[in-house]
Amino acid sequence: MRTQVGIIGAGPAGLLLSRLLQLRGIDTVVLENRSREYVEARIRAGILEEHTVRTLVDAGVGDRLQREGLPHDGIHLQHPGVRHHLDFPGLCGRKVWVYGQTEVTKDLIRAQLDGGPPLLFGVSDVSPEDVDGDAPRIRFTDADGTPQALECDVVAGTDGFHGVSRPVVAGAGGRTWERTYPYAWLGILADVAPSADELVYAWHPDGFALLSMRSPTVSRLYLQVDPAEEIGNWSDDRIWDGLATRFALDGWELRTGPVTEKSILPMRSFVSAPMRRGRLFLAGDAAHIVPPTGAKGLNLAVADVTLLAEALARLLHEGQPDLVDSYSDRALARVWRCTHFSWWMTSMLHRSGDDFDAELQLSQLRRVCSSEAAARELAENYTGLPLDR
Ligand code: RFL
Ligand code: PHB
Repeated sequence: MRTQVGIIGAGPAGLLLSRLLQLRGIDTVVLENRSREYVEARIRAGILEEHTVRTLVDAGVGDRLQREGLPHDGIHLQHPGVRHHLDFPGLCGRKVWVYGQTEVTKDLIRAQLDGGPPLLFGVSDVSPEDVDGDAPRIRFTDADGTPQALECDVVAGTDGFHGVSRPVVAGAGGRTWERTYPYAWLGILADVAPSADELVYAWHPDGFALLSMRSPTVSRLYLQVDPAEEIGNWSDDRIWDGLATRFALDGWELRTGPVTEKSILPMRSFVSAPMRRGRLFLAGDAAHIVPPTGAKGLNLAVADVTLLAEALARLLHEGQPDLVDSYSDRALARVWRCTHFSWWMTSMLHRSGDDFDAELQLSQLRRVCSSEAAARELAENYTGLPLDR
C-alpha cells in the first residue's frame, strides 16, 4: 500500500486533515483503531469558534452545521447573586457556535466514506517507522488480522493523547510541560430543553458548574467534583440538586429531565514540543491537552491541521520545506495562548477550598463583569484569536 500522507487517528484532527489535503489534490489513508460506531458516539466538545466553523464550511462539510448549529452571541458568567452576560459581537466582533463534536465527526466520516480517501476502522498494532528519512511507513494489522505496511511521503500523528505517535517524536528529544488540576468534571447529557439561552459558567462556594447544550431539546451540564469521586456515588437526584444549588438565582429555575449519559473527566494541561520529528507531524490532542473550561481543545486541533495542510501542500506540490519547517513553532504559539486561557478560566472558576483563593477569584470575576477591557480579553480568547498566517 502507498499514499502521500498516512494519517493515524480518525478524530476531528485526522479526519479534517484528510479532507483538507484531498481538496488540495493530495492522497491520504486514515487508520483508526476503534470502530466507526465507537468514534461517532464519543461525547466531547460542544463549542466551535468562528474560525472552526469557517474551515468546516469552506471544506464542504458544514451544511448540517449551518442548518442545525446554534450561533451564540456570548456567555453568562455567574457568582452568587449575579449572572452577567458577555456580549461577544459587541466586545470583539465574533461569536461561537454550539454543535457537538459527535456531529462534526459524523459529518467528516460521511464525507470521507462518500467517495473520499480510504478510512480504515478497527486496525491494530499501528506503528510509524523510518520517520527520519524521506520514505516513512506505517505498519499495522488490518481489521481482518492481516499485517500491512503503508508506504508514505509523510505521516500525520493525529491519534490523540494516548496514541502511538507522540512517543516516537519524543524518542528524538524535545520536552513536555504538564499541570494536573485538583478538580474533575462530572458531566451529564439530559433530554431537557436548556434552561438558559446561552452557556452559564458559575462560580459557587460548593464548586464550579457549567450549563451547556447540544440542541434545543438536549442539555449538557457539568459539576466540579473531586478527581477521586466515583460516578456510582452520584444519583441523578444528587446531580440535579448540586446543579440547582450552584446555578441558583432569584426568578430563575433549572429544568430537569432524563439523564442519558454521565461520566467523570479529569482535567490537565499538557504540551509536547516540538510537534515534529523528521517526516512525522503531530496535531491536536496528540501534542497538547487543555482543561475543557475554555472550550479550546477541538478548536486547537482544527487550527493545527489548517496550518499543517497548507504546509504539506507546499512540501508535496512545490518541494518547498519552509512551511513544514515553521509548522511546529507557529502551531505552538497558538497552543500556548490557548493553554494560558484555559488555565486562567479554570483557575478563576474552580473552588480550591482556600478562602484567599476564593476572594481573588471573586475579585477577578467582578472585574470581568465591570470592565470592558477585561471582558474583551476574555471574549477575544473565547471566540478564537485569528490564525497566524
Ligand atoms: P481525538 O478526538 O482524541 O482523536 C484521536 C483518534 O485517534 C484514535 N487513536 C488511534 N488510531 C489508530 N492507532 C492508534 N494507536 C490510536 N490511538 C488513538 C482514537 O481512537 C481517536 O479516534 O483527538 P483530536 O482529533 O486531536 O481531537 C481533539 C478533541 O477531541 C479534543 O481536544 C476535544 O474533545 C476537547 N474538548 C473540547 N474542545 C473544544 O474545542 N470545545 C469544547 O467545548 C470541548 N469540550 C473537550 C470538551 C473534551 C472533553 N473531554 C472528554 C476530555 C469537553 C470534554 C468533556
Ligand atoms: C460542552 O458543551 O461540552 C462544553 C461547553 C463549554 C466548555 C466546555 C464544554 O467550556
